[in-house]
Amino acid sequence: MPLTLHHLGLSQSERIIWLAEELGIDYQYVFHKRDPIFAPQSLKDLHPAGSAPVMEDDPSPVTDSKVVLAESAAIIDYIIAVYGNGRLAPTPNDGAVYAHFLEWYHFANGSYQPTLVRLMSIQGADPSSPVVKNTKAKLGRHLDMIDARLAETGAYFAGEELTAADIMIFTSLTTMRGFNPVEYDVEKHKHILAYMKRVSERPAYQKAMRICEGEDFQPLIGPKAELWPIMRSRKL
Ligand SMILES: N[C@@H](CCC(=O)N[C@@H](CS)C(=O)NCC(=O)O)C(=O)O
Repeated sequence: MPLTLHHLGLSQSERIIWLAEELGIDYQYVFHKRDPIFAPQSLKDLHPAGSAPVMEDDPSPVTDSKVVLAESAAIIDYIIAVYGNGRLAPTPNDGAVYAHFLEWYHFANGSYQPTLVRLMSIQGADPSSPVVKNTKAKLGRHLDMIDARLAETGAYFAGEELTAADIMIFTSLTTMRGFNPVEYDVEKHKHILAYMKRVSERPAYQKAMRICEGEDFQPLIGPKAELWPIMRSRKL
């Protein structure tokens, strides 16, 4: 099997393992342990980005040579196109589902992840500062729009079926909370909470998380989240 997927513990690279499991494709799996919070040298040796995920395809059927990719969305697009027969990525033939898919697929890392990173960087900052106020307001708006979309579909982000948009966003709604606890209000965000339960029951998701984080792993799908042990009593 030419495809090797590199996962960094408790990170966005769980998306790629989950994608491979949903598609039922073969791959070799490599785990990298955080050192102690950030990426270890083993990941930096693979790609100049020095972050996870990283995918190696050797030989790639596209280039007949080795392809090494970083960036979740680039890897997802590549795997779906090259090994997934386009599954989980709606096209213009899917009508409105396509438009919704595009927006939410890009929202995950284009808007929501940056908001989470901003939130992390304002920890301990003056609550009256305009940046702190703006960041908190932005998070509130994002959660409201996510909840409204999930209320609309009652299922997944693009529509009735799981797509790669869900695979991109779900990590940001779950695992990333262990770095920067984001609470979901049981009333205001009830559709987010129902969605978390729905997705976490998918066999491919459960298998992926067992591979990535071990048998006893509990995803952060409830209203409150705690910091991951590696983050406790550490100053960033
Ligand atoms: N936009 C990139 C983000 C990659 C990224 O920052 N990954 C984090 C894990 S969530 C990482 O490797 N952090 C360790 C480090 O930067 O040292 C993607 O989606 O692949």
